[in-house]
Amino acid sequence: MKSHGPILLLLILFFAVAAKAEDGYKLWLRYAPVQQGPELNRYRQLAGYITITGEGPTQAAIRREMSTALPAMLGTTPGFSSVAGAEPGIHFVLDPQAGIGYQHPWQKEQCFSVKYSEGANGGDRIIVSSPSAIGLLYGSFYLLRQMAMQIPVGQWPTITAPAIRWRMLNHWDNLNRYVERGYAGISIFNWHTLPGDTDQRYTDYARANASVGINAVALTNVNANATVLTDQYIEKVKALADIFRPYGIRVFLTARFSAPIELDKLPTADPTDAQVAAWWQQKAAAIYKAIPDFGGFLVKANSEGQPGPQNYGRNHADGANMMARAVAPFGGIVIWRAFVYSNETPEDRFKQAYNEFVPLDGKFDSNVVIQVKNGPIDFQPREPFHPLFGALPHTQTAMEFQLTQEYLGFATHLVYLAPMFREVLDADTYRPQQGSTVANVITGKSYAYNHTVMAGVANIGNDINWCGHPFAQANWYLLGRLAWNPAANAETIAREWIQQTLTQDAGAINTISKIMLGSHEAVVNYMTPLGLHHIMGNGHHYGPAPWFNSAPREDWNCTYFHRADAKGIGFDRTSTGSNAIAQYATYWQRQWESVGTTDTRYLLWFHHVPWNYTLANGRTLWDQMGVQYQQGVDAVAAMQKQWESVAASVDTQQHQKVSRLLSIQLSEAKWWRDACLLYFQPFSGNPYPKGAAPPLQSLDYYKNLRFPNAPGNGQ
Ligand code: GCW
Repeated sequence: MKSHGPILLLLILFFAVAAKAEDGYKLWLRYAPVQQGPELNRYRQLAGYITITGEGPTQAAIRREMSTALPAMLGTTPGFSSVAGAEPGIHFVLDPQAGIGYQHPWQKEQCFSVKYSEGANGGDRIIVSSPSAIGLLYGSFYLLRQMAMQIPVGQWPTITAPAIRWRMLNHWDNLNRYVERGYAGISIFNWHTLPGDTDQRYTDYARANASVGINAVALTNVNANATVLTDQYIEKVKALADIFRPYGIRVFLTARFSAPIELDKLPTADPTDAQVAAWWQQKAAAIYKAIPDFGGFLVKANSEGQPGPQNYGRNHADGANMMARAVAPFGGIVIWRAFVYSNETPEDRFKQAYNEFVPLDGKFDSNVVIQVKNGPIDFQPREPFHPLFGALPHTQTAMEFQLTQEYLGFATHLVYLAPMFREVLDADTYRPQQGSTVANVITGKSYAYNHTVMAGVANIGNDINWCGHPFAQANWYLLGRLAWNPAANAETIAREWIQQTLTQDAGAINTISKIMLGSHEAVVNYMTPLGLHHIMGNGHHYGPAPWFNSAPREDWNCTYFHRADAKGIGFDRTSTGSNAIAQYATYWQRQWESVGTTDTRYLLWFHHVPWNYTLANGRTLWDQMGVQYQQGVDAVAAMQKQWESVAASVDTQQHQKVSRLLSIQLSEAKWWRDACLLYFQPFSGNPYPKGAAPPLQSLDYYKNLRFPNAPGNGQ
């Protein structure tokens, strides 16, 4: 008689794993058991037998992933072979023809196709094919995602390729492991123990990235330390690059412009100096010798005190091209940031990047990309799209989003960033004509760019769950999915993430997706409604401080940005003010020139509006402000209730963590509401707005709060 012992044991193990308290370490790759459903048996049959053609580290990674995932999800332990035949099951096949139809060679390399054929008596087959092993790896994660979401096999799309070439994380991690604007512990990159300790966490990081198609990572802070370019550190970088390579991830480093002086005592870092150029060429050669697929350099120059070509009377193109020529022979690129504003220029900070880069359009080498933040100031809760998008037809222009929530409640507030990213990607630049959205610009559709990039400033640290807030993981997930397909829907991505990470219960998925989709508007309302911006605490950017006006520079003061006075509030950027709107296409200039035609979401970005100005809804500006601050607070209270309602469907440990954080978020939302309304009220000349609940503390109380150890703002 056949013994049922092993099966029983497997089942017990299966459910034991399912019931274990979760700490979030596994991210969306937790591979929870797929619940009983019509597809389960089909998945099980398919998972029984897997062939992976070709031998290599990426194939090994696919095998490892399938061996981990399938038993956990389906209770099926797959058998493996490396020769594809006529057997049923899942076949990963290298096929040079698979990418036919794609425009760019890089797309062909990273695409994969999925073909399903139904066979008699459990003879179903799935063939995943791609010209490259990396394409197959993407295909394997894709299959696992479909199974986790219980999508019927027949409905799986047939072929897909990324729309953006470099789907990238930018870590602002210092070599001493301090993470600038990091709220989830210290850096995951332990430079001290590298290259010797190739911790499993590096592999898990690579798996997570590859699973959402992220294929590039800049390991170090843009406020750069030249030490990472020394031989000692190149060995450490190499160790990471070796771990990441099988997962299709290429490593970039931030390059400090003054490195030739700092590391080798050159008298200058002038980009037109032959010795300086030779230094960078040698440095590039040394890096490529250790890391043949090194991606290139990410550079912050002449911004916030970082050295750059302007120190020598040269411009950004001189600097970027000099470095680009050093990496060009090896196929590398230089990503040069457009986040620049001068220490001296009294010009509206909003305008400075455009002013510096537009005259240089067409002057950059073909392996230079200009990386532009989504908005013109600095990752505020809501910004209009950056005027540089669409304004550089001859210069590859990339998107820089910020995943780490520097201005969005750190890792304490639940804020799903997809609606905000969508708002920017869908914005029509009207350049060169109507329909040229920001997404079209950065995918190279508006202008033919070869190197396209979407970067996210990482929100990752060594916290057990990587991101601090369990929901902050969704923003990491989002970056990959959106960079793969910048047309992807915010809700679809949320649902995917929820179903893989938190629960498979349909009702709970609906509720959690509602929480996520409303969370960005909530934070905008309780922090900076109606186009207010940069009114956070100085330096650390924690909490409200609209009163702050003692910074050494005018444009580091909150009062510079909101300009509240007896007449009104907001920054006049029309022709009567700084005229920043002139940097946009005529369509937007017309919209934003007058208060009446400006979308209220951006109102105070562009206008100094009288307190008693009547808005289209009949309320005065001041009353509307009260209403929106309150709406923000109410939205968090509603999120709390919704979250409580899904307690039974989510792991208890995870659920309680989120509940605790939501309580803090609610009290901080009230703090924002009270501090801002109390501060603005005397300027408004009006009574406290009726729409808002009475403040919990006095203005002095809020003004006297101090946060000397707020995270992310040290060294
Ligand atoms: O948002 C600001 C941050 C700085 C950051 C800078 C930048 C890395 O406050 O911490 O520096 O932007 O993007 O360069």
